[in-house]
Amino acid sequence: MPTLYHAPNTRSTSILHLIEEMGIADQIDVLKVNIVREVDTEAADTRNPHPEKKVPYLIDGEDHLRERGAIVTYLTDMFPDTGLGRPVGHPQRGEFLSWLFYYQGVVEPVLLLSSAKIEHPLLHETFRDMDAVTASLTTALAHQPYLLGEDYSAVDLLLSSPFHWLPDAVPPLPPIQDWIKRCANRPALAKVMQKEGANTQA
Ligand SMILES: N[C@@H](CCC(=O)N[C@@H](CS)C(=O)NCC(=O)O)C(=O)O
Repeated sequence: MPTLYHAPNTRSTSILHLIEEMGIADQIDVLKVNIVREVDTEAADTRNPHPEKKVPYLIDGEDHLRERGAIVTYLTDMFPDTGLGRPVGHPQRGEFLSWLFYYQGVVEPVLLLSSAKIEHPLLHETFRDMDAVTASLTTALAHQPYLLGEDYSAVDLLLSSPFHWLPDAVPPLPPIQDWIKRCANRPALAKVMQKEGANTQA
């Protein structure tokens, strides 16, 4: 059975949310570990096999995974009938992977750079900016409730996740605001957040 290394109210919470959405909680072991957080003095946990002691981290037999996009792909491929992913051969497989990699490679860096108010021509050339991220989301959501169409998927879960923690970063545009609300109102997320307790991220 795969094991997820998790610390409450962190980026690994989105993987717990995914597991809940997929209805596979009885098929994944979740091991809570301590991580070093900005706001406290918890020590990194020696039980955490992540090379940098971060979460999430997933182990399945001999295989090890870091990065949420990779873990989302792995789990949705492993349990294709849950409908949250787009398996190999699905007509939206490329779109699904593009959103996940765009999130990891562009959206999260842009959000953090923008929150930290860091600008540099090289950064702009590589990642563009919040306006470009906003334009991508706006185009996708112009005529449909979710990024891949009529149905909620793992890309909505991952792409909307930072906005639940960074409300000031939400672009002031109704299609994006409404999509974030739809994604925030998932019963599976409420269930996970109730278990997680506090509402702060590492
Ligand atoms: N890009 C990674 C980021 C993982 C990450 O930075 N996790 C934070 C928690 S939100 C962490 O484990 N921090 C502990 C540390 O930096 O030691 C992902 O999306 O999976």
